[in-house]
Amino acid sequence: MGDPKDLRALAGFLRAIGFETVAGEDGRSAILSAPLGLLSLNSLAKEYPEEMRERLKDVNRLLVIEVTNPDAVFEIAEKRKFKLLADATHPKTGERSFSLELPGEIVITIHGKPEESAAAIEGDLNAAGKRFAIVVARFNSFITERLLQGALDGLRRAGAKNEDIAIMRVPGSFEIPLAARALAETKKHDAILCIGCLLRGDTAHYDVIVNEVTRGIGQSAQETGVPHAFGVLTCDTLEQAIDRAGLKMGNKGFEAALAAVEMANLKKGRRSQVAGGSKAGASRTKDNRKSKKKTRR
Ligand code: DLZ
Repeated sequence: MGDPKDLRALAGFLRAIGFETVAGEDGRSAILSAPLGLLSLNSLAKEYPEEMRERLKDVNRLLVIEVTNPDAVFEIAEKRKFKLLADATHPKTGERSFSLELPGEIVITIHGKPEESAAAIEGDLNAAGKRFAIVVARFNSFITERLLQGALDGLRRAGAKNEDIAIMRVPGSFEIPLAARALAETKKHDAILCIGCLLRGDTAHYDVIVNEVTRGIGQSAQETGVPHAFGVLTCDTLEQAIDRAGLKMGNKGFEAALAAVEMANLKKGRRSQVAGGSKAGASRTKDNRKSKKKTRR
């Protein structure tokens, strides 16, 4: 590579896909370690004789990297807007190979077979038939109303119906935990979304409130067993909040909605897994039910 800028672009991409810098990055060279292996990138020093530069120029323009997550690497490359030269997936093995052109005419080929994900209980993002409640703080409504719109958008896109979404407004973030808990205790909702915006002002108010709100929401979730999504922004400035309410950094209300849907489904998945699992698991569920009845009485 002749241009240090090209080397930085390549090293930046490699770091984004999981390499770590071991040394260099001075514009002339970069040594990166992979989870397995080591990669050394070098730019050709101007002091090298012209003939040597000419002979070496193509050596590190063609890189082939073996990865375990080609699809994730592809997404990163797309975000960086690198030119895709070829992309093919083997029909039988599922191995994917794609080649990208990076600045400096560097061609990098990524090759690998997507790892089979380890078995895990996960909630899906289907909100059909699920019921949600959203608690929104009116304080900083310029921001919280945008977060609310993001949350509604997220729930509807996941398949929730308007009639299955209840909205409760409270004066400020400090009031969110109490309202969320009251809603959770009705057991009418599969998940609660908490939306607020705390801005650090000149007083100690922010520091006092922020922990209380976070703790209160977490406590309500743990004690009621109803998932609560945390959509309360905690920002130093209004600009930061605006960025997180739909501009540069996405919409945290939308993200909270997806978390709520996933957690609502995770609860269902966990239940069915325990019920359909081993005999020991099944009897444990029964015992739990019995003991719950006892405590209710
Ligand atoms: C009073 C107050 C202040 C100063 N700042 C905020 C804030 O940044 N975000 C927010 O949601 N609420 C704020 N509040 C209102 C409190 O949360 C609460 O509503 C009042 O203290 C009344 O209990």
